[in-house]
Amino acid sequence: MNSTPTASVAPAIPAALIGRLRKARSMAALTGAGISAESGVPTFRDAQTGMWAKFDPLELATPDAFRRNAKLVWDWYAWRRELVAQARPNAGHRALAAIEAANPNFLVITQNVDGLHQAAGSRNVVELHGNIRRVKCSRDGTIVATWDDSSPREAPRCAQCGAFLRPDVVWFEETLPDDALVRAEHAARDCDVLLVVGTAAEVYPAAMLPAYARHHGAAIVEINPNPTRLSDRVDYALRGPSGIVLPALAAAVWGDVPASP
Ligand code: BJW
Repeated sequence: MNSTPTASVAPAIPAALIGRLRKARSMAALTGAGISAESGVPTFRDAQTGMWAKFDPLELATPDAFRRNAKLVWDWYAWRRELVAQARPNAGHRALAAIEAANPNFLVITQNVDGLHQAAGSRNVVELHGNIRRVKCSRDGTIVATWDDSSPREAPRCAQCGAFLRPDVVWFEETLPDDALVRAEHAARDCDVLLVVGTAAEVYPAAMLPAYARHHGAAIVEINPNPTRLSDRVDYALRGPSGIVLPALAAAVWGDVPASP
């Protein structure tokens, strides 16, 4: 494995990686919460502050938590929906959009629910864990556009059937959307290079994708300031924040990549 030390300046991009990316027929990026950290969206497993210190986010992201206390879960997601509504894509999101503009055969597979890849201009995006901006009926999954959030005691209810509303995200023990998973697995098996950006790679089935890609001969490139459980099995580890490393990588490989919107 080639690795560079943790630094706030962009690490050097190995020449062999530049060559591999220039030759790549098909590429994909698996992204996680770390890519949005520089947009002010907290990650899941890094040190937490405020509300994140009070509640374990991983214990709120379950159907059981919702059954126990729908109002607590709803309020937590409402707070996060507001946070995401204020967030703007950062240089890391924009670099991935620019890579897609230079190479249309590039798919972003994201575990994030914040929609920031699309806001940065990426078109080929698969959302594995849903999108926090959408709200659905907890009984039949119908997406709703409006809801009455005025009760201090309970989560809003579906106007059609009276069940509680919930965010359209994937909680632990829930299955991922079929079409998203199929597309992601196909891209992982088909790509020549997989960028793994800002994810601890601890949540399955997303965490399997680098193994599929490697098994089919792809080079795995981890972009993360910290080592993860994947780090021993990557070809290149570029240590640093994705908002610094990804633009440096894009510039080293493609030079002046077209600016995203
Ligand atoms: C930076 C940075 C910077 C910081 N730049 N980087 C096989 C084996 C074992 C277990 C399972 C298995 N298959 C299924 C399971 C069970 C379970 C699971 O994986 N559990 C694990 C904990 C072991 N999986 C599931 O339940 C999944 N469903 C499923 O498999 O269905 C089949 C099934 C049915 C019934 C029973 C069992 C199975 C569903 C998983 C859904 C995950 N949902 C969440 C919440 C989404 C909604 C929400 O946003 O609230 O998704 S949990 C949470 O984790 C969220 C994330 O997308 C996901 C991944 O987190 P991520 O992105 O990696 O974030 P962090 O915080 O962990 O890491 C951030 C990284 O960024 C760090 O590395 C930092 O260093 C880095 N970083 N700053 C770059 N500036």
